[in-house]
Amino acid sequence: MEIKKMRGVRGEITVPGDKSISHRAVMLGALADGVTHISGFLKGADCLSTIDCFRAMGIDIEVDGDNVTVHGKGLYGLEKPEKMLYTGNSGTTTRLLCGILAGQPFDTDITGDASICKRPMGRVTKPLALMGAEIENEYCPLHIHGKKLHGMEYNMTVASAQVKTALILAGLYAEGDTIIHEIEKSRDHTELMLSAMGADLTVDGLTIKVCKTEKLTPQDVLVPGDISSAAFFLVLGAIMPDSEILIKNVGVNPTRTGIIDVLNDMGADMELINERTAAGEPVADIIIRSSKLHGTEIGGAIIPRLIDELPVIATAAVFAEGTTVIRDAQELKVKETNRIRAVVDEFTKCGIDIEETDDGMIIHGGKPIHGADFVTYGDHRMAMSLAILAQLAEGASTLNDSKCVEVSYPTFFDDFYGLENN
Ligand code: SPQ
Repeated sequence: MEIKKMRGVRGEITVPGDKSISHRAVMLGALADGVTHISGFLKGADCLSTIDCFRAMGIDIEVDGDNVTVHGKGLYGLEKPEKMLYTGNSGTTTRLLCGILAGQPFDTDITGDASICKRPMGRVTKPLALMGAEIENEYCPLHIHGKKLHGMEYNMTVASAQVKTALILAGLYAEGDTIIHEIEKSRDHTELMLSAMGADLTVDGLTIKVCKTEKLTPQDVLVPGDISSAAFFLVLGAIMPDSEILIKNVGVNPTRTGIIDVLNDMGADMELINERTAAGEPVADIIIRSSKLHGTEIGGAIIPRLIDELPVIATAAVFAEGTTVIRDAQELKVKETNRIRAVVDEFTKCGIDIEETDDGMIIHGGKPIHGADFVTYGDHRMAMSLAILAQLAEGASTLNDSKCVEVSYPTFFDDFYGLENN
């Protein structure tokens, strides 16, 4: 696909629902006693994989546009699926399911697409084993023998919301307390949703304690727009001259707003307005205008708060004066593709001065770049970041695969090209 070039973009965008919250709303809704109404659900391929998996375990789920109704059957209401569960491209579905299924009174098999089969599952299966879980294999396909679980105290070895959430979910079924110490604070949508549903869960700084729970009370979930999707327009508006974009209804949970901190630090002309709370999650509208960006250093505790935005933050760094250093981001190597290698390889094709490091990259920005024939590696975030990068490149650019955006943002190109263009 040829990437159409825009000039001076203006207008309003409402990005689709948050992927992390959409997954959790279906999963926790399925485990609640009664009906959960979800509005603003992300109908992306990953969240549809979650729906398919729970339907295969006997949960009745109705989808009407972005409204989803989940008929929960309680913590002990899942049925053994007839076939292997298929999680597609979704790491969140695969890892969170491990936490739920480890304590069920039946066995399950899980697999996903070629990318999922290369992503490490040992990070969830090993700590779950300390709770008595029995999961065969460290890569998909996984075979989960349902077992009686017991609590544990665990110091996490990676900063990962998926690992944390898998352990919390297993903790709902475990005898005794499950205490988890995070290395850095990662997204906390599970903790917020479970607390609202009446689970026995407390959070104290980086420590989460969860106890065996008999019943979850359904809550209506209003899914805010995904800041990870808004990120592409935040960067587009900042780097493109003569631009102003209003992005409405964006989730601004502080565990997700690292990109706002970084863009502010780089000198972006950005404003958060209408700050409010919707169903327990902070939400705002964001105005972004053309900005004169400068390089920055990104590392440490902020990394889990912007991990999925790093490819598009790297794009912003290309058009920022000076050097940007990204470190402590080795987790990027185990995403849908190795996102450090993919960014460095694709950016190098455009003549960008970029170096790969063991835990990130160094970008010397503010120099002219040219278009290229880009490869997405089947990674939705790479595809969208490259589409933004191509906007300010001299000459034409193509993407080998634009369909992969369906994973998290099916209408990305419609929204993108729907902006007013000078
Ligand atoms: O679900 P998946 O495939 O892992 O999705 C990604 C993404 O870019 O959309 C990562 F590849 O987001 C993860 C995120 O990186 C979603 C997530 C969550 O919902 O809990 C947490 C992060 O992963 P991790 O490994 O840091 O826990």
